[in-house]
Amino acid sequence: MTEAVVRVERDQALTTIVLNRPRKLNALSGELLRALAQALAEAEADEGCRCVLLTGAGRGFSAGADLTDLDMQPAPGQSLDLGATLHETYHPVLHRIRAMPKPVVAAINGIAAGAGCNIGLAADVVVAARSARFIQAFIKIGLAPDAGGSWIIPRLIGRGRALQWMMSGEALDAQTALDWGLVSAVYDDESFADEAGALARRMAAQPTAALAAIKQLLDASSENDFPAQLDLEASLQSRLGRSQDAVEGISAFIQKREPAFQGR
Ligand code: T3D
Repeated sequence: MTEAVVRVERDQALTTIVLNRPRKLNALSGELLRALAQALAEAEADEGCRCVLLTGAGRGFSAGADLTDLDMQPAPGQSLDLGATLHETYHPVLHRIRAMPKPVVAAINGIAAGAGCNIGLAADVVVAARSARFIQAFIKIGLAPDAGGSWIIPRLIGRGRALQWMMSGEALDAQTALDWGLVSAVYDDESFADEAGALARRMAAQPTAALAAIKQLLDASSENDFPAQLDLEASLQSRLGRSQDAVEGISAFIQKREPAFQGR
């Protein structure tokens, strides 16, 4: 029996999505990308799911586009249209991650290259195993960064570092990724799965609508001017203030107990 190229595990409010082609370092075939978009859509629609954890099976997170996939090999006499492939198979995944009204945590368990790296970096919280390596591998095959990397990476680490990293094609180790602000935590390999899982479970226990609002606010802040951002804060806060979780949070504070948020 062939194994699914994307595995989905649900544990209470946490949905874990595992890229599952370990013998190919979870290279992104069309089949895998379509299954990933589907898994993200299902997690989004699942009201019981309050956090998504995205990780890779085996020793890598993802080695990027599957270079042996038919989409990457032109038929005789024809040229590649990689842009069409990006629109059809990569962008649905990236839009799902960015627009998901619940947190997406990427646990970069090993090598993350090309579009595999950039799909991971599109997540809201990105943590890495100490042995993880990050490569903007595009330049090595004559391509430029895609899968949102040219938008996300300079915002995380600044233009200068982004240019150096992308133009050199060199691997960044996890500690440098942490020092540069590409990831927000690095855990030892032995405890990585546990630490990343615990972090995602803590996220799943937070007031979900407030997390979605934080995502929306930070994304809008790079385009909005200050008055527009104040308006957006006020409008989201009006909605959150009426939520059950806000009532619970304030009651718990007054009663000097831990809040039990339900994601409503
Ligand atoms: O429209 C579009 O589709 C365009 C989109 C493009 C987006 C992109 O992502 S472009 C960048 C694509 N990725 C790469 O160029 C990286 C290629 N891989 C590597 O450079 C190396 O594999 C790594 C540096 C990532 C890891 O090296 P290492 O030594 O740890 O592992 P390995 O031995 O090279 O790889 C293990 C196996 O995975 C191996 O298979 P084999 O020989 O044992 O059967 C290798 O061929 C396979 N593999 C690794 N990366 C890919 C891959 N197979 C297909 N596609 C890959 N990208």
